[in-house]
Amino acid sequence: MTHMVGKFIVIEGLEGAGKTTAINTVKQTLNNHHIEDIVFTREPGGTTIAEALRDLIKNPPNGESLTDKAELLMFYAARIQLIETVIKPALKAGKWIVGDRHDLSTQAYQGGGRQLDADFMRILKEQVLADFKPDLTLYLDIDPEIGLMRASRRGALDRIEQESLTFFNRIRERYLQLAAEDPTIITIDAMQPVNEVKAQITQVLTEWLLHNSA
Ligand code: T5A
Repeated sequence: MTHMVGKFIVIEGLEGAGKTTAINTVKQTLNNHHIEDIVFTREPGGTTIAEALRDLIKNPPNGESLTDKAELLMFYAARIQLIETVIKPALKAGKWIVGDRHDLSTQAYQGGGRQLDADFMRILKEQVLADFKPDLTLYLDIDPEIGLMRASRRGALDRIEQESLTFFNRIRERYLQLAAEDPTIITIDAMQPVNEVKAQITQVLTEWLLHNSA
């Protein structure tokens, strides 16, 4: 089977949802379908400038407090840099992209979590991204208490991970709401044992490939 047209697949979810495992499963499934030319991205990040922005966002220097709007604009600066210099050229060259987070994170974290003004967010998104969006998003749904427990086993929590449970519950609620409204977002139950999560991702992606790869 030959796949000439690249697609953009994104993995989303709260901290500790298991995005790393999911990305490996997506890679394996794509390889099983003879899709080998894959570019992996993460957001914020994926270019030198975007990685520098990631460091600034996660751990602001000298403990300076980052305003919610500055944070939002930094995510978009990193995203558009990645889209224009990495994602679009790769798609044009027929490669597949597997992204660790994309704009749905902004809608959930800055829109739901930080409760930034909906009109401001909508206009910003339209101006920066226009109609660019992933072909498929797999949203790994997890109770934030479980996700944060998993994430904390890895080491010290960063600035965002130290937010309250209420903040993460708002993010989860927004993720679920947006997933329900958009057929290109598929929700995966990330609270299952890891092998079941992998099996569900493999099944969902295999079905999607049957209908969407050209
Ligand atoms: N952000 C990002 C915004 O606010 N707005 C935005 O627009 C964007 C793009 C990015 C931060 O920035 C925020 C969100 C984030 O706070 P990040 O490092 O990309 O930071 O994202 P994190 O969510 O912090 O990454 P994590 O590494 O915490 O999450 P993962 O990748 O989902 O977690 P993972 O795969 O490492 O798994 C965590 C642990 O759980 C285990 C794994 O083995 C691992 O130890 N695990 C399971 N355990 C039991 N059962 C399962 N099913 C398991 N699956 C995994």
